[in-house]
Formats: sequence, C-alpha cells, structure tokens
Amino acid sequence: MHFSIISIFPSRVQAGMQEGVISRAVSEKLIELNIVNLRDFTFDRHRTTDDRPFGGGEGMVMTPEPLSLAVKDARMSGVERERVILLSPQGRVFNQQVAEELRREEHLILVCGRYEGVDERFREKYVDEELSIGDFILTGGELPALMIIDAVTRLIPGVLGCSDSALRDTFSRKLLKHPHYTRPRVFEGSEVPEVLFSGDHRKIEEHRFLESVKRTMERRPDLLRRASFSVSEKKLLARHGIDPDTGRETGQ
Ligand code: 4GX
Repeated sequence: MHFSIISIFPSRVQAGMQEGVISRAVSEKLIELNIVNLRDFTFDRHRTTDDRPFGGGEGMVMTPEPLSLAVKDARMSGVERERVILLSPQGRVFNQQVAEELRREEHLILVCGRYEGVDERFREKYVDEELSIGDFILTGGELPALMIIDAVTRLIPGVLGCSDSALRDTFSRKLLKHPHYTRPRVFEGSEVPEVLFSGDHRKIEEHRFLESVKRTMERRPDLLRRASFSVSEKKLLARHGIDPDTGRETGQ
C-alpha cells in the first residue's frame, strides 16, 4: 500500500515515522511512504502557500495552485484505487471502521492543511473525502495524517506479529479490553487476580470477558449497545447477573 503526505512541514512528518512499527513496515516493503513538500510546488521568491481570505476576516487560506500541483505529482500511474483525503475538523469522523475501509485502497494521498484551511475550489476539484480525527482543533493536519497511516498500516497483513492480532482488538469486538497484568505478582501491595494463576483457560477467558463488559459499561456504554453477544456469552452474563443489553447488574 502507498501513502503520500502533502505538507509544508515534511521533516515533521518524517520524524513522526522514523521508528517503531511503521518504519519497520516501510523497510519490509509492506507500505511505501512518499512525503511531498508543498513548497516544491511554489514559484515565487518566498515559496508562498497561503494568502489572505477574499471577503476579509481572520487568518490565512492555503492557495489552490501549489496544492493541485502537489496532488498531481503524488498521483501514481497504474493505480486504480487512489483516494485524496483532506484532514480537517469538517470531515467525517475517523474510526476503526474507516481504517478498515481505507485499508482496501492502493494509494492514499493525505493533504495536511494549516491555517484556516484550503481554498474551496481545490477541495471541490481534487479532494475525494475530508476526514477528521475528532472534535478538537489542532494546528495542522500532520498529526491526523500520521494517525491515519498508523491505524491503517497495522491492519495490513504481516505488519503486526501474530501475538498482537489486529482481529481481537477492542474495536473489532466493540468491547473495551480487559485489564492486563504482568510481573511482579505484588506491586505496591496490590495483587494480581487469583484466577489468572489457576491454569484453567476457560475460566480465565470468562473472567476477562466479564471484566471487558464491566469496563465497557462503566466507560463506554455507547459501545455496549452495539456489541453482539453469542448465546454462551449471554448465558455467562446472565449467570453473573449482568444484562447483556445494558451491562447493568440485574440484581438476580
Ligand atoms: N482532524 N486541523 C487542519 C487546517 C484546515 C482546516 C480546514 C483543511 C481544512 C483536524 C482534526 C484539525 C486543524 C487540521 C485545522 N485544513 N484535522 N487544520 N481535528 O483540527 O483532522
């Protein structure tokens, strides 16, 4: 899978992927990254990428010409599934489902806006989709672009080790993860739950599942309403007095 990132801060984008899982995915050729410096597509002495808004008002707007040239330069011949994404608080909110959808593309061109945003005509003519990583305002689209690359890359087969299967993750099951414990057995007076030493794997799985449901109820009840439980999971929840639809204790 190919990613192109268009930015006025190419070194920051570079720095954001220099180590860890993403850089390993690059060196193992599971993904390819192409960082495009927007200033390479300006032709004035100051390499300007922004200008004052027509109609007046606060802030600056990114001019359409360098952006359009950068997108045309990033495009790859012979690639059918290519998507130009603009990172913006006005976009559809990114989540695991969107990550899974993007994984099916061959080439993502991520446009990192700054200032007040981009000229509307660039958006209309070149952008396939606007994505937001959440309801808060950042100083630029670089971190959102890195987040999207991260979330999509770890779904590509071979990127994660088998011990960290993407399939069993929180959001593919729509439940939060159970608590995790490792050594030491006693930390500042707190012990690890006894059941984890029982060697009874069915009991351990049941315990973890119940902890997941309880956590989800406490922290993200919105997720619980969309979780679907198997018949045996429903029976287990009922045995522990938990209503499978609300995660609440039924008191029975
Ligand atoms: N999720 N920002 C982009 C400038 C901008 C505005 C409009 C294009 C169109 C953000 C977010 C985010 C701040 C990045 C404004 N560029 N991006 N920037 N939240 O807050 O993605």
